[in-house]
This record gives sequence, structure tokens and C-alpha cells, in this order.
Amino acid sequence: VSGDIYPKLPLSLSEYEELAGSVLDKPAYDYYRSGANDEITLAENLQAYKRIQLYPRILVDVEKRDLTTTVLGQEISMPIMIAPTAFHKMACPSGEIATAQAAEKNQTLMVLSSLSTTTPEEVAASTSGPLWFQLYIYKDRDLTKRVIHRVEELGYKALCITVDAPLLGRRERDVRNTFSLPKGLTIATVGDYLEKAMAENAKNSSLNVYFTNLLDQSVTWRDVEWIRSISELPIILKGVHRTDDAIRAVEHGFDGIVVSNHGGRQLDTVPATINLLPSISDAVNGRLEIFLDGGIRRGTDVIKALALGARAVLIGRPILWGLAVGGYEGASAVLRLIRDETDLAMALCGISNVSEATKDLIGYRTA
Ligand code: FNR
Ligand code: LAC
Repeated sequence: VSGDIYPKLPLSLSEYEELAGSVLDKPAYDYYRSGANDEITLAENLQAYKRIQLYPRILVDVEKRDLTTTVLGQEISMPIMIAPTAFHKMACPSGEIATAQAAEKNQTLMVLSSLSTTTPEEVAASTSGPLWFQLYIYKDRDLTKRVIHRVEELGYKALCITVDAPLLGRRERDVRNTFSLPKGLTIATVGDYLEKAMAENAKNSSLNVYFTNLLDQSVTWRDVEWIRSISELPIILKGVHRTDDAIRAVEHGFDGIVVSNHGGRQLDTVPATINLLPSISDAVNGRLEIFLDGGIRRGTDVIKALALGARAVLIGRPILWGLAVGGYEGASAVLRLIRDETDLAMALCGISNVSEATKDLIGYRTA
């Protein structure tokens, strides 16, 4: 019997990417997949996991496995969350609502991007699952404050301030495509603010205009302190690369950090996040929660990140591939797939609980 008569459901997150590439418009696919410049970090985020080896424990009772964990006190069914990514309506018509509902279905948490194509109100109304809000700091501090208070009132449970993007990295495909939001879509959080900025636009991508015109390139630790002073919400800094910055985040009393290089989209040639994690984890020594994103594509990647000190990981692009392939169903299937892979990897590692993923499971391939 020919295999062709069976529907070919993707079997891995990378097969979701392949399929997404065949259904998305080129500018959208390029925007989603690109990294900055030579895309060295983009590749490195994936390669690094291939150099890390696992040393499973034998003869452990793994009949019952528990993937649940907590992030900033919030229980989730697995140590995998949805990273904030822009413009979900480019992937499917219901956009961020499909994503939020996929998160809820899989009992995990979504971080809504500041560059959402759906308002934070609509997203909050569409789910009873936990949401965090990813914040970019605008030059206009009143606008910043209004956004924070809006999401606070809507019940978002934490602010995730992205600190690796004073300007946008240069993704050369987007420049070539003069990437901009397709007609009819807006950055729903700020609405007409963007339209004004775009009116002054010449070429380039509207996204670059957004960054350069609206976002504040002068942001320092003082400004994130200011945000803490005006909000009751826990605050996480996303985009930490260095141990000294991680320690500073502890000293400033922040609740968490995301070890992240923005999926290789900002400064090219920074290391894979998984390689930064061990020393950051040692330096922080449990004083705040450490999350990690960038290149997580397999259940074994999740185990490696946990073993090296992450409390949970986030996935970015794979959710977009799921949305492109099948909207809510596709994003749900992606979460389910990585969950199942993680569960199987746990069993095969000889661990029955996420807290048992410890450093002794890890080795490094030298060649
Ligand atoms: C992002 N990322 C991102 N981060 C953020 O803080 N705010 C944002 O609006 C976006 N937008 C965005 C769009 C797209 C298309 C991508 C691919 C990424 C970065 C994101 O949160 C995360 O750090 C990476 O996506 C993680 O890497 P992987 O899982 O995509 O390899
Ligand atoms: C990006 C911005 C929006 O990575 O964070 O495209």
C-alpha cells in the first residue's frame, strides 16, 4: 500500500516548519523564520543541542510521570510555555486567539507579544488560561503606563520586559521583501500610534519604523525600576545573556529572567542560549526563576534545558508553524507533540518528575 493514501501529519516540529513554509506567503514565512545577518546564532541555537548528550539512569520506576511545574507560582501542565511572537494573524485568521486557546487546551501559559495583531482585551476574553504580557518600553511613557495598567486590569499575571531589542536586528530577507504587515492587520495594542509612525515611513519594513519611532533606545536599569514602581505585577527580564546582568536582575529584585537571544534575530554571533545557561544558573543560585528560549525543537532539548538550570522553556517559531498549518488545531498539536516527546524523554532518562532533571544527565560531545 502506498504511504500516500494516509494523511501526512507532521511527526516533528521541524516537519511543521516544512509544511508551514509551503502554505505561508513568502514575506510572512521569511519574517517568521529569519535571524539577523548571517544567521549564525539562529543555526547555533539548534546545533548546540546536538553537541549535548544525555546519560540516562537505568532501572528507575518511570511508570507514572509528572510533567507539571510552577512558573512564578502559576501551575502549568508541562515546563513548556509559548514565547511572545509578533503578528499571529499572518499565520491564521484567528491569530493570537487561536494561540491562547491552544495554550489553554494544553494547560500552559502564553506570553502575549506587544506586537500582537489582536488586542490584549480580546485575547484575555478568549481564554481562562494564564497569560503574561511582553512589554516593549515606548518613548511615550504615558502610553507605556497605560498599556501596563490595561493588561494589569485584564488579569495578565506578569510582565515580561524584552531587553535585547533597543533596535531591531537586521533580517536581510525582510529588507529584501520590504516586509510590512499585510493590509487589514494592525499592531492592536497601540493601534493608531503605529499608523502615524507609518505615515512618516519611506521604505524599509514597517516594523523597523515601529521600533525606531516608538520604542525607546535609551532604556536602562532605571527605567525597568520605574516600571516596577508603577506595577504590582511580577516582572521578568527577557534577553539576558551575561552572568553579571543576571546577578544585577537578582539585585534589583526582579522575579525572573529569560535567557534568550530572541531566536537569533537580534545580535548575530551571540552564543546559543543553552550554552549560556549553566553559568547563569550557577550565578543566580536559585534567587530568581530562570527560563530559556531559542531552538527548543525536541523533548530532549527540554530535558537538557531543565537539567542545566531552567525552570521552564518557551517555544517561539514552532507555534507559528502550527498556526500556519492548522490554526488552533495546529498550534495545539505542536504543544501536544513537544509534550509527548518530553514525556518519553523523561521515561527514557529514568526520571519521573521534572525536578529530577539534574546536571548529571548531561555530557558534551567534543568533536
Ligand atoms: C519573536 N520574538 C519576540 N520576542 C519578543 O519579546 N517580542 C516579540 O514581539 C517577538 N516577536 C517575534 C517574532 C518572531 C517571528 C519570532 C521568530 C520571534 C522572540 C521570541 O520571543 C523568542 O525569543 C524566540 O522565538 C525563541 O526562539 P525559537 O523558539 O523561535 O527558536
Ligand atoms: C521581532 C520583534 C518584533 O523579533 O521582536 O521581529
